[in-house]
Amino acid sequence: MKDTGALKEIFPSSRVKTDQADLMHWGTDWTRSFDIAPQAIVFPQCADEIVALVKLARDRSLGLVPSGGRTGLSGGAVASNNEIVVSFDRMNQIKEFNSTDRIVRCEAGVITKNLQDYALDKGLFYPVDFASSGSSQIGGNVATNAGGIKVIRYGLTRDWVVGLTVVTGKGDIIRCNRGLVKNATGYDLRHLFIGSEGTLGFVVEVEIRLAPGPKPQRVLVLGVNRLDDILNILECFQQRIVLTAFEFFSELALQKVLKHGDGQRPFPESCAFYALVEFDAEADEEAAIAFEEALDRDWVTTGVISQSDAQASALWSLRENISESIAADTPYKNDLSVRISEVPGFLSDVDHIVNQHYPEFDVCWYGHIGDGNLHLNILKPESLSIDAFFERCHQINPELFNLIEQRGGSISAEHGVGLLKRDFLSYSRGDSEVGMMRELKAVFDPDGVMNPGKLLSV
Ligand code: 2HG
Ligand code: ZN
Repeated sequence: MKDTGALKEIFPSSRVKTDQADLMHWGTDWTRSFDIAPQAIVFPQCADEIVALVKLARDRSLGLVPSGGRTGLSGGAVASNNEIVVSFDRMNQIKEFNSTDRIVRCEAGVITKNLQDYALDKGLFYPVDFASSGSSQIGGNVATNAGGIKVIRYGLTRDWVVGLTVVTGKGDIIRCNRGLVKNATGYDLRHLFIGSEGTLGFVVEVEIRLAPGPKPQRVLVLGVNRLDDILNILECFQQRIVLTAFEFFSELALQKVLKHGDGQRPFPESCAFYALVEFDAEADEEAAIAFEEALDRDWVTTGVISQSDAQASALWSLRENISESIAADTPYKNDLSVRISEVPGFLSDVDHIVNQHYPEFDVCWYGHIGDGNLHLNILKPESLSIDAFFERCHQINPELFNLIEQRGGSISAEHGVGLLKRDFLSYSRGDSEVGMMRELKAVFDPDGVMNPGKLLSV
């Protein structure tokens, strides 16, 4: 499309942007290694405008890239190939709340944190949470089935979506499940769209179930010398109490956070690793027994427990600020998962590979170890160019991903496949499975206009 005339027949000029600065801003996510080259950004305000846009895209073979808060780390919202970026910034209304059903209906562009705050105002709780919740949008959370820091207790976005309104890549509007608890009427298409990374259609509205209000929480940070012991600690606590979160990070990750901001060490001693445990404050006594046992068994060297909400958030910031603190080191990101029982063996195998092949690289480990999700960030030495560094990291991928395949794990636990992991999909999904994914895409998006090249190669 040479001009934006056809777009302006659907959208007023104020909602079509083509300035270079705007293209660069809305045409990318938090990844920094892909070209950014959309042709226009549009800002729909209703599903009918999106239907008209899909029809235009099918007529003229245009690529459409759904765009939320653009906090993704796999390039799922990057427009590198003359696509039209479809921003949900103007579809950000909470439309309805039903207190009997405890269901909130909101447009896809609602910021996750606004939904969380809205739920608290109603005395309820939206438990899906992660560091970027102040910018990410609920539509993007659905498209990637976002996980985060409380999955061990509350599950993933999928577990809270009770209804979805979608504009498919064919231009149909479909309403899936409509907030029902029970609905045994065949294929549940809702679950196909959750985690589809915008490759089947646009999520335009979401119905979310809310949980009862959270009880006061306690945060405990523990010093740990041996990685293997973290899983012993997990089991020791889980035998006694229900955990809201169980995270870990390495000393290097902590150092990066302290250097980047104004946080403080949890305790004077430095340890090789730290575990962050969160639980209902009413379980204090049982947690203290678990802590004593972990100390006696030498799994834990020391620990600190929050005495106030402010202290709890200060301890959480040591974990949540890691990603932002290492951004300046141009990390090569891996977001991996294996079953929890496989974690210790997997960690030591990966450590071995990295140390053997890349002894000169700093490796920053952290993640949601309580649900088997590990973030492996390899940091770029100053002396290497970005290209040379990424090329060396790519060399490690086959060995690393083979290991994941052998252990039945996933090459992308929660960040999605996007562009970053697309060419490695076969390490986690079999040939016939990928073939069926392609067939499904063709059903919902026969002309391939939806987020082309993401998740599946074109
Ligand atoms: C986190 O858990 C996010 O902090 C980001 O998923 C992880 O930056 C990363 O690798
Ligand atoms: Zn994470």
